[in-house]
Amino acid sequence: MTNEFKIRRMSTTEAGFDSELADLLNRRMIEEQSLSETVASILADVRQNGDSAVVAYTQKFDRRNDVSSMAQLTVTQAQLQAALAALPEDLSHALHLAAERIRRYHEHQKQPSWQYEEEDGSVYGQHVVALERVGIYVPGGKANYPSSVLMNAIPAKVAGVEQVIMVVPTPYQGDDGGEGQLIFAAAAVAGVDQVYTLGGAQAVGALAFGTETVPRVDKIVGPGNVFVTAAKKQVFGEVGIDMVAGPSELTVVCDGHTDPDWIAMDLFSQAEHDEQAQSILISPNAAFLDQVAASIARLLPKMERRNIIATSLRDRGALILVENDQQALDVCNQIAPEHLELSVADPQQWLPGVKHAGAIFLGRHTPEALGDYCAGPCHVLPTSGTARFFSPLGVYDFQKRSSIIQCSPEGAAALAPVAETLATNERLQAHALSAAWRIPGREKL
Ligand code: HSO
Ligand code: ZN
Repeated sequence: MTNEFKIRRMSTTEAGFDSELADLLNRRMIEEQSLSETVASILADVRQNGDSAVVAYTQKFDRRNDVSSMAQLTVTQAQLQAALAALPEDLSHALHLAAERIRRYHEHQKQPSWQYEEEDGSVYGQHVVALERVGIYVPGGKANYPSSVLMNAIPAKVAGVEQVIMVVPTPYQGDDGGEGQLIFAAAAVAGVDQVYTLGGAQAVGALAFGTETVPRVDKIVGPGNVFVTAAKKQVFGEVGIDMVAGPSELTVVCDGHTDPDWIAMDLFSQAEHDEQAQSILISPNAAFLDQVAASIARLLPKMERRNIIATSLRDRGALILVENDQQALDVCNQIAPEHLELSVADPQQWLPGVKHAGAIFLGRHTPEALGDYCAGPCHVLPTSGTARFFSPLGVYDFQKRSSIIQCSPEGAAALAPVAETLATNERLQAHALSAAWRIPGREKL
């Protein structure tokens, strides 16, 4: 057994634990000035020059010298359907099953319109409508994530969005040219309406402002790299965005009675995404932390992505010893992880104590990987501690609400004096009169 591999060990009983934890979590979205300036100039160029700017940046950043027009970056419905038709049976089955489960889960999130009537016959309520057109950003680059196509597009379609427009940097083609096709097949399964093979800040700009080819959208969702995230922040206000994404994270809490190999592999599953990903294990059982450390050392050399995993675990990972369950929860809530696994005997009992987590995986048989692909909930989740205020991407991100107010004559007459008093105090005479004239017999000017 090679026990050379080192992962940070921490204990709440050590002096300086709090500052070490702060240091461990100190990853959070430091956006360099130069990055924002680069992104701002790309966005300005796309706003002004549309397609030609988008094509130029795609040539430059995606190394697509073969591209000279937007037509080459447009994927037709026929191409999407052909990709789906050409899929091997097992992949097609897995994609459809995952899609069906994601759809079913998200049906529960739909918010209906509602109204209630007061005794005087006035009606109040909320009118819920789907966004008309949304852009989904599907990350590309080093890997393809067909699951992310489903996770972004299906909640939008369940909400009733008419036009879902997907951008994805030129998909990684794999050895046989096949993997890129899976992205397109997933788009077909999810019912995506338009696909462009664009990435980076230029793709965000194209969606936010519209170009001759790419329609302008109302909201842009989905995670991307630092350029994409910076671009989404900069266009926010002109379009909606879902959240501000950073590297992926997992925190596991284990009582010490789960197979340590399972836990090691769960930590790997997050770490293999990229070197910046963060996997943390918390346990009150010191011997168990030793066992997991041994599992990590034994299993790591066997992993295909061992270099990425090793870097991630070394730079960002930790095994944290706590004194009791409450302390485990306190540390978790401080981390506010994107994914939280409660690998304990009675996870439902822990649930009320969890304040901040993007998705909570309960019990020893619920690894994050099942949620990443096919359990049903969306895997687009708040990262970098933003689970303190963001929620998972969901149907509600694709719906918006209008307030409904319908006063009966009696209702208006009853409310008018209140409005009149407040308006008079604000010295807004027209407001006061507009309200007051609904009172029967009130004299006009
Ligand atoms: N864990 C990732 C989602 C994903 N995993 C896609 C595999 N494919 C983000 O939370
Ligand atoms: Zn994953």
